[in-house]
Amino acid sequence: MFPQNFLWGGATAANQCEGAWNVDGKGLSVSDCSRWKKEVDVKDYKAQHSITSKDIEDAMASDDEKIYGKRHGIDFYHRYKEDIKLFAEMGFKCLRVSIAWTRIFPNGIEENPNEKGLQFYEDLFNELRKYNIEPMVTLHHYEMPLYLANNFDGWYRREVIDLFLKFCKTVFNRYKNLVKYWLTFNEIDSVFRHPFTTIGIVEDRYPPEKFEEIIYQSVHNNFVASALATKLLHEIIPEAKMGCMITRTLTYPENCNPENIYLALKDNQKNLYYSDVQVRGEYPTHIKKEWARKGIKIDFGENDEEILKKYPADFVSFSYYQSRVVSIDTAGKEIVGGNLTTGVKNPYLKTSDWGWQIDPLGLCISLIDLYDRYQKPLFIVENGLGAVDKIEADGSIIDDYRIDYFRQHIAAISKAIDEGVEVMGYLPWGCIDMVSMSTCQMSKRYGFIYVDLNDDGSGSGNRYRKKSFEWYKKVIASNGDDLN
Ligand code: BGP
Repeated sequence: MFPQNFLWGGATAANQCEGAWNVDGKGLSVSDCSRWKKEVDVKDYKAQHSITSKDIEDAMASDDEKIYGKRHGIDFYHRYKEDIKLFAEMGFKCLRVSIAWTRIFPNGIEENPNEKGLQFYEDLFNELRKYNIEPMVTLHHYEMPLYLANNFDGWYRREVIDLFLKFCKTVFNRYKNLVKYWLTFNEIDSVFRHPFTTIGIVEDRYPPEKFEEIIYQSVHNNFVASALATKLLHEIIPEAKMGCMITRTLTYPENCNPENIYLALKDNQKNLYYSDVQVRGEYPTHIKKEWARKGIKIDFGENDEEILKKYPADFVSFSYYQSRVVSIDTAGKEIVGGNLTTGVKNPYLKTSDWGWQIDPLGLCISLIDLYDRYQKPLFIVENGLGAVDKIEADGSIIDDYRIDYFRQHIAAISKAIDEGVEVMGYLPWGCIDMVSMSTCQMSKRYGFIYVDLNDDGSGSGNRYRKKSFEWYKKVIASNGDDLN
């Protein structure tokens, strides 16, 4: 049974849906440099994601929107009213969006904010409020100003904390009557998987032996920034709530061999250290031991420990797409992946066309486990199935596979709630089709709403309701009771 005030809705991010990358004073962000590498297998996430200094130079010199897919997005910047109307028709109670830092401070360092950017989000939030849809805002969703990546070593330099807080203060003040739910860093744990889009770090700019230390230092700066942003939020909007956000990459051992169980335990521990710091307000001892073992030295500011302790997150949010399996012996075994978390094939699970292992019960397990660990309200702010959809001759889109996916995942949430877990809401990822984060494809679709665009951005851009649209509408109307 879902609670009466459960926040049903969907999730988006500015860099994947807004388009309008160079409109109304917006600066370049790290995601404006991402491109679909057609020469590389879409399942090879590492190669799709890797970026060199030369790639960045090329991107900066180019106006191309076809290969840099996030630049065209789905033109949400100009069509958001039409899209919000459709979300309202489905009965959304909440929509997750992000504010592109580069619309407010194009290079991250300007003295004054860009009024056109501020106005855009004000209009957007007002439009949501018109339909009683609660906005949830991510402050940092793979959208760091490229200028900071190039001139400040991304999040490695501590000055970036103040620049980020200036951005936070500006938007908290401007939207204090409009936005109650905030998140600081999207999938903060992706720092090691794709450091450039996450924290503006380009691997070839540093000595390889220092690289791990640089990442740990940058993410430490994220933690401090997140705690200080939480402090600021509570001062400016006392009733507002700040969440931390991780990718829950639930890891199973291949079998009951204690060696595999240990491997899975270490993997889960590593995934959860990010929320440990942000919820418990201190580093777990295993991370400090790891630093000592590897000779990693992290610069703590004088008050950092106190800051982390005093301003923890109010709730824990996470994305959940798949589980993975680890083994001490991978030789000759099928390896499957998804967003840079590969593992051996789980024989009990089906895999999506992009190799992600579909595991609804894993969502229930994650909820129970996170609640046991933190005793804080949980919010599922991403979940969904990336698939190729087909338009039938009569214009319909019969996405039964997606309905099936959601039916099982929503049942899994319901099970966790029945076991006592406090869940605030459920926001399926890409509730309207948009450009994929990892591969920049348009053809990897997650939405209840189909957007008529091709991978190169060509197409009418028209929006169509998929079969899952009517289904999700019924789910919301019945508060999760009717999943048929
Ligand atoms: C998460 C990101 C999102 C998103 C989603 C699906 O990691 O927070 O931005 O896009 O994954 O991934 P993809 O678009 O690569 O299929």
